[in-house]
Amino acid sequence: MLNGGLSLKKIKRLNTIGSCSVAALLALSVAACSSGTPDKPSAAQPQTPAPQQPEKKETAAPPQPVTYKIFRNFGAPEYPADGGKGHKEVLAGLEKAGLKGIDYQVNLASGTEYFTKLNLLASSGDLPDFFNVDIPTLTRFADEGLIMPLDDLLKNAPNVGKLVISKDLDALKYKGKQYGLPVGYRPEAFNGPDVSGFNVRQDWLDNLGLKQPKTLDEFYNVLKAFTNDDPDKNGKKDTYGLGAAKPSNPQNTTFAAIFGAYGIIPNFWHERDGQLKQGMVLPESKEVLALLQKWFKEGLIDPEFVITEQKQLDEKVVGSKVGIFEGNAFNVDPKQPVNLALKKATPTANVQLLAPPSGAGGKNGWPENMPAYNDIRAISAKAKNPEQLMKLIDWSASDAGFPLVTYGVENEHYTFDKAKNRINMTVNSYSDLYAQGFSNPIRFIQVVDRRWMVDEALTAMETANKYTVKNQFWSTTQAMLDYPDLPKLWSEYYAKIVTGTWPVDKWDEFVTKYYSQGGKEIEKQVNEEWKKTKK
Ligand SMILES: [Ca+2]
Repeated sequence: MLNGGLSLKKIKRLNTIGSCSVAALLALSVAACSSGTPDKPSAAQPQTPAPQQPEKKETAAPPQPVTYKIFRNFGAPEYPADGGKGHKEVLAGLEKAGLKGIDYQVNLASGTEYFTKLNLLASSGDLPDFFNVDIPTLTRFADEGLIMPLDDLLKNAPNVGKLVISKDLDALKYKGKQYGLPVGYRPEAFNGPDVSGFNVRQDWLDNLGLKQPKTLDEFYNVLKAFTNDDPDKNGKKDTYGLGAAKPSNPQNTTFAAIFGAYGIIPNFWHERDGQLKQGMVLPESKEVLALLQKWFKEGLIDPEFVITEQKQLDEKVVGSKVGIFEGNAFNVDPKQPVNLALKKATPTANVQLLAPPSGAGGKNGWPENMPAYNDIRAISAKAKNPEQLMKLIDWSASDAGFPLVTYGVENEHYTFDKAKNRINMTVNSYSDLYAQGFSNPIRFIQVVDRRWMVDEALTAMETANKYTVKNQFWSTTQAMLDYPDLPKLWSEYYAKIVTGTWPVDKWDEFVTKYYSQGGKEIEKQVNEEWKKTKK
């Protein structure tokens, strides 16, 4: 967005001053381009006078802000084309923070459509300034020089720095440089990256006089009671103890938290005698397969779990067909869709989150989420005055900017209970915020904040973040790309052994095949890489 009708050649003739880009000078931006915290008023910042280099017959353009084009992988058809009230409020907020000369324009698309559009923009040399990427896109764009390293920019983004975690930052480095901006997390214990866990029908436990299971043995007893003892009291044997949907990522395994009770996760890397090995080849996996097969044969597990899609699992939950199911802490909140639909069908239903059951050795845990698993952003290599853009991002993570961007105007869209540190939304739904140009469409960095959820959902979030099994190696090695079918080999043996088609001893055959079909090379490379990072 070049102002004043200057041609590109003419612009290139203009000098840059300090770290200010040409575009910022053209825009006569008064916010300092040099480093400085965004919360300081601009008056305190030295204003470098822009040297006038009048071109012949060029009339000086009036001061105009740099308008950053932002493209988000997010569906919100309500979001107004002109940015609505949110746009006006954010510009006012920026000005108040001393950040003048910054404007933004947000475009939205979601899922496949988003990436199709992004790739089209990339191939036509018209990438927006700031946009969502996934890791393959990040890698490709970095190789093609389409996005810029953020390392220096982040040094001047103190608010962002406080909220992002190093594991996520590391996952978004490429060839030693930081190309991706991850989500941030507010500091409360319920604002962590892990949200998954077993949900339980607390009302079923209550109906049967049972307590929440803490150990694998107690878990097994609850599964039996939920299957055989008519927990919904309708006089029919029409329920299963345990349900799940097939994982959306083929790397993952259903009922991973049962493996967690043995201290491992099938696709995670665990240290054994100074070497990393994948959980699926460790002997504990065979023990878990035997246990799950036993539960399956006793009819405690929904037999359709291997082919169940998430939507179908939701239907089973809403239809009260499963008592414990793979879900998340969000499901505990009565305003969340699955819980809402369940309560509509069965008003007495009560969904809670279980701490993962612990095994004989006292271990327990749900697999930790992969680093930077959602909402990664990158800045175009051609972005005008990226320092200024980072100031916009950092302001949106500041005490002043964050609530406005995320929840709208205090006492109009939300109230804040400072003593309890809780946000009370006074709009009907997020959709109302989107329609006025606030919240997710304009969250320039996604910062996890769940202070608006009910207390019991927040307790569940704390539980989800407290008990996790860690993966010792998250990177991708060349051999993993060379042998992409290895996860499928595990899925096949897992499904056939658990459902009783194959005996548990077939796991030994799996281990042999694992090593002969790429696992040997993968394990070797993983250990080489891992040892480098340990030095
Ligand atoms: Ca029943």
